[in-house]
Amino acid sequence: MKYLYFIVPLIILFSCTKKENSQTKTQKQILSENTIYNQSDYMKIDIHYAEGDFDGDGNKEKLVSFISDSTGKAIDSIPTGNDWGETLDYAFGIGLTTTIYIEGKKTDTLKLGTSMGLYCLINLGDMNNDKKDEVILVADWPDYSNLNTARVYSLCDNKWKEIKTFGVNEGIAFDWEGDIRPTYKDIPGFLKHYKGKWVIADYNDEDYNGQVENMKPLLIPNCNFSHKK
Ligand SMILES: [Ca+2]
Ligand SMILES: [Ca+2]
Repeated sequence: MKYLYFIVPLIILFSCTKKENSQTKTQKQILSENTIYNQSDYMKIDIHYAEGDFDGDGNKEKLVSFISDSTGKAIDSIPTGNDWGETLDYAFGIGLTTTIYIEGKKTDTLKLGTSMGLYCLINLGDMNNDKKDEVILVADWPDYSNLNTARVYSLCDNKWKEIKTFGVNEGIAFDWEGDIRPTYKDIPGFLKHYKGKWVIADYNDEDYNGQVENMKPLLIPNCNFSHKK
């Protein structure tokens, strides 16, 4: 046993040294490693799915979120520092991004930029009668704010287009208990399926009230919609 105690640290030391030497580090990588020096835990980043006919060909397909670093490598968890700032530095340091694609089809990829995955990805169904389903998502941005935006996307001329947004508060909507993030089928306090239709409450409205009875019907414009300037 004495030998084992001696050999194991040697192996660890050797393998670490080898790894360190085998790669040239960029400034960002060094920053990331320093940032997580006092790492306390890991945060799991879940993949989200939504099934529906998003391209309008009459067949259902599967929308999938993909979380990767700047090299394109899939990331399913990140170390969390002792404070939130360390975690954010790490996310920016490795260039953590989220993209959404249709599985098995060469359609447009929706790129969300620097983000830590999603809070939710929900098929709304065909809300604007163009035979294509719309999808709504809330991204998990690496920031200090609870304020966020729910975004509705549709495949318009084979390109993902944002056609509706409304404000949400993460502290109200995604306030779960325990380590496992629930799979949301609606956005609590902001989007509900109520009496057979989707209704919403916009957190940006002065008279915001999360009660489902006071929510308004979710109206989705068609693909020709252009953002007001
Ligand atoms: Ca389809
Ligand atoms: Ca539609």
